[in-house]
Amino acid sequence: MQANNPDKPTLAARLIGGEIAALARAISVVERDAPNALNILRAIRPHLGQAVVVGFTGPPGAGKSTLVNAFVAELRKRGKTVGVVAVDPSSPITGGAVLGDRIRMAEHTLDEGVFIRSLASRGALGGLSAAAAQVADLMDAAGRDVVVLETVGAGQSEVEMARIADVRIVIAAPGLGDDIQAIKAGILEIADILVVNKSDQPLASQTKRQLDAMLSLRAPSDHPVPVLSTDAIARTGVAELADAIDECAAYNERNDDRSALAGRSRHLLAQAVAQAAESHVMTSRSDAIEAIIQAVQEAQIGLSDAARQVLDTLHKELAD
Ligand SMILES: Nc1nc2c(ncn2[C@@H]2O[C@H](COP(=O)(O)OP(=O)(O)O)[C@@H](O)[C@H]2O)c(=O)[nH]1
Ligand SMILES: [Mg+2]
Repeated sequence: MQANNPDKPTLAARLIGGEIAALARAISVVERDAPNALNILRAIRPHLGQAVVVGFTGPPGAGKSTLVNAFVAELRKRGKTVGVVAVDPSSPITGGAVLGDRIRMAEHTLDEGVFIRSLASRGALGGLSAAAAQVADLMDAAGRDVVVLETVGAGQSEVEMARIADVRIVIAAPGLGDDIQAIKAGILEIADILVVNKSDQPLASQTKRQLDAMLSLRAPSDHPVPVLSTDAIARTGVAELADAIDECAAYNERNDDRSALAGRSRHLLAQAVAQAAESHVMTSRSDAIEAIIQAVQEAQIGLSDAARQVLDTLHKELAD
């Protein structure tokens, strides 16, 4: 497609007008990193920042998808439109987890007020979190009141979600001691709200007490992290969760520092650079790269010097 294709501004304009087919198509374009992706992303910029982006993360099986589904139903009761971005790096788009999520979300498929998109892989530079950020932006520009991001709690993904979301929900399931440890190890730092889901299960109150105890060790804050209990199947505690999210979104907006957006771009750029460098080292068979690899192997240069040399050759080879 050519840069002056008159269709492009129309697609962005239709998306901004809230047309669902245009949103779906724009997401596909951006996901594939097709030539007019940048045009669309540029055109929507003035329309960003209206939606509240809520991230749900937690270990597999904690009930994220079920809870997101219940939360979406609650939002619809409140008259809000919703976009859902389900990110699951471990499953191909037709695979188990995402398919299961589709079934769980099936009650919303006939509702134009709910737009759901699963992201499972990303060929282009920038990775899944960049794709998720862009899809969330498209939903925001399309006028969705709330954008929900579901990510599997695996390593980096919480931290990446934290950069994209306005409100961060961390979900724990009852009686998973290791998960409590994992939460302790770092997720606590990014959570705005902790949720113990499956409150119908016997160990739920114990898990809640553990989390409360853990939080009490933190420095006092004028906006402490609430620990909520939900039963995503019976949908108890979901209205309270929605209220807490509203409250937290308002608080975070009041205390918003505009550097957050720049921080997000910085992070996404760093990831894209790292990926470019990695693919260069792994796939280039140029003499320059082979020589650097050899020098490392023979301990003639250290890794940081070698990395600097790699970036030099990357620069030269990209220019060719
Ligand atoms: N008992 C009970 N089971 C739940 C609850 N929420 C989810 N589940 C079940 O837990 C399993 C995993 O849920 P899912 O939403 O796929 O978890 P995810 O992997 O975190 O997205 C499914 O069998 C759900 O039906 C809950 O509140 N109580
Ligand atoms: Mg899920």
